[in-house]
Amino acid sequence: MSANAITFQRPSSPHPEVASWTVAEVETLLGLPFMELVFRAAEIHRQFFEPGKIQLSTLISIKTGGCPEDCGYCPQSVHHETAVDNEAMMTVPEVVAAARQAKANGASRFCMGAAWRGPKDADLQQTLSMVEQVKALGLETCATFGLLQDGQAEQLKQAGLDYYNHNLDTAPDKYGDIIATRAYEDRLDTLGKVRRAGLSVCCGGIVGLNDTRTDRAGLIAQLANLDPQPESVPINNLVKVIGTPLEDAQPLDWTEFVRTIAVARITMPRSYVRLSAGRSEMNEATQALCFLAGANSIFYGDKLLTTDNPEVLADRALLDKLDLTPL
Ligand code: SAM
Ligand code: DTB
Ligand code: SF4
Repeated sequence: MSANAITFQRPSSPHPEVASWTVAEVETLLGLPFMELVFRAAEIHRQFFEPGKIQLSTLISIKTGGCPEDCGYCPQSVHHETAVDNEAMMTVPEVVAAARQAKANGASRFCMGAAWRGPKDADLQQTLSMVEQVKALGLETCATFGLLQDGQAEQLKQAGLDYYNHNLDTAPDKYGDIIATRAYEDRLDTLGKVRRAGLSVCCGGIVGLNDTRTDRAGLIAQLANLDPQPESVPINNLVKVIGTPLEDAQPLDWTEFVRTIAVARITMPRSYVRLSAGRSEMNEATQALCFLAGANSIFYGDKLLTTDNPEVLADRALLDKLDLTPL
C-alpha cells in the first residue's frame, strides 16, 4: 500500500477512529516522510483538541522497590541489582501533602504508582483513603498498582478514582523478551476489569527497548484497537537504569520517537497522548516537535517514580516559550 493511500479515519463509521488498525497500516504511517507525518498528525490534533493546551499529571511513588515482577526496563524489580531499595508504603498524610503541592504547582491529575504485581487487599484499603483524600482536594486521581483481582477496580472507583494506568508496554510478540513473570493476556484482563468498573483508562507503552518499527507498530495497533480507545496514552522513552537488563539498550533516534507520538495521535485522535518518561534526556526542540505532532500531556514534577523528570520551573519556562497553557 502506498503511504498516501492510508486513510486516517473511516467516515462511514459512527466511531471512525475505532477501526481495526493492522500492524502493517500503522507501520506504513510510521514510515511516512517525516514532515508529512508531523503535518498530518498536527492537523488531526487540531480537529479534536485545542492545540495550545497541555494536561499536567504529577506522579508519586507510594510504594517503591521490591517488585516481584521482572520487567527488563524497570529499576524497581527485585530481579535486578539497581540502586533502588525496597521501601515501606507512604502514609496517607504524606501522600495527601504531596498532592496538595502538586495542585499548587498547577497539576490537574495526581497519579499514584506502586511497585506491586498487584495490590494485596490490606494494601488496597490504605490506598482507598489516599484516593478519597486526593480527590477531595479537587484533583483528578489516577492509580497504577499492577494487575487487579475481581472487585478491586470497583473499590477504587467507589473511593473516587478517575483513571487507572496499566500499560501494554510493547508489541504482543515482543512481550516475552521483556517480561517473563506475566503474560500480555494478564494485562488485557486487568484493562477489561478497569473498563467494566467504569474507570477511565490510561494505557500506553515504552519504546527504546531495542524495538523495531514493526514492534512499535504492533504496540500502537494494540492500543488503537482497544474499544473504547484509552482516554490517556502515555508514551515512555526508556530511561536506561544501571543494573537493569536494558541498561545498554540502543538509544532510539529522536525522529523515531516523534514518529511514534505522531502515529499515536493519528490513530487515537480523541485520546490525550502523554509525552512521558525520558523527557530529562530529551532536548527542548524535540519536546516541542512532540507537541506539534499531537502530544498534549506530560508528567509534571521533579521526579517520575524513581528517576528524574525535568524540574517544575524548567517545564514552566518551556511551556511559556511554546505559548502552551495547562488545562
Ligand atoms: N507496577 C505497575 C505496573 O507495572 O503496571 C505500575 C508502575 S510501572 C513502573 C508503570 C510503567 O512505567 C510501566 O508500565 C512502564 O511503561 C514504565 N516504566 C518503568 N520503568 C521505566 C523506565 N526505566 N523507563 C521508562 N518507562 C518506564
Ligand atoms: C507511565 O506510563 N509512566 C510512568 C507512569 N505511567 C506510572 C512511570 C515512568 C517510570 C520511569 C522510571 C522510574 O522513574 O522509575
Ligand atoms: Fe514491577 Fe511495574 Fe516495575 Fe514491572 S514495571 S517491575 S510491575 S513496578
